[in-house]
Amino acid sequence: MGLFDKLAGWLGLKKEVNVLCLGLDNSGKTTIINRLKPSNAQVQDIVPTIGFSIEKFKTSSLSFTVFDMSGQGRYRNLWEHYYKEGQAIIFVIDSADKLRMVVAKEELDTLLNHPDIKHRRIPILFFANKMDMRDALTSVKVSQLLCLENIKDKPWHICATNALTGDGLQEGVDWLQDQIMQSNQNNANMRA
Ligand code: G3D
Repeated sequence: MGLFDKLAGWLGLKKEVNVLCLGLDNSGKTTIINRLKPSNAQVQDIVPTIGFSIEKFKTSSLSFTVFDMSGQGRYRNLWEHYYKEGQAIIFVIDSADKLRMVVAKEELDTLLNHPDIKHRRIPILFFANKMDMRDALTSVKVSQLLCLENIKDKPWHICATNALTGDGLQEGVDWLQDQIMQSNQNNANMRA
């Protein structure tokens, strides 16, 4: 059973939860997702265009959409379309790629200012990935460079991860689970 399936089990959800997994290319999204998803998850929708793909797969109650935010400026309007559906975001950063940290920040800022994200209390889980690399920045440093403390209107959390071993992923998934459960509870209270 993948971590992702466990998350679905813990949540005990009947309703589908859509999770967006975003970040620059090469940050480790695919590696992370492969650790999270159950081995039998079906790839449902791959949109292969030159240098661009979206992967979307489902378990019984969770749906996952993964795409690169870098290098595909002209395809942006294609993947932005998925923002509306997202109820949680996983944003992956290559902590050893200091040169592109500024690009990651630009993409994060663009995401946070998007009309379909800006005014929503959508939880964002940051994976400061590739912590095993010798020159990786700490998660505190990554957090500073991305100015995460400026995010006031959305719950967020950053975890140091090594997607090759899976270190740190569980902590992040636990946090996301709490956030989604809390938000479901709040919605139920509002309906009552
Ligand atoms: P992406 O889906 O965001 O584009 P990938 O990124 O998951 O394809 O990962 C890009 C490369 O980084 C892969 O190496 C992958 O094995 C490696 N990688 C992912 N996570 C980690 C990590 O935590 N530590 C280290 N050291 N490497 C990691 P290749 O060689 O296949 O391109």
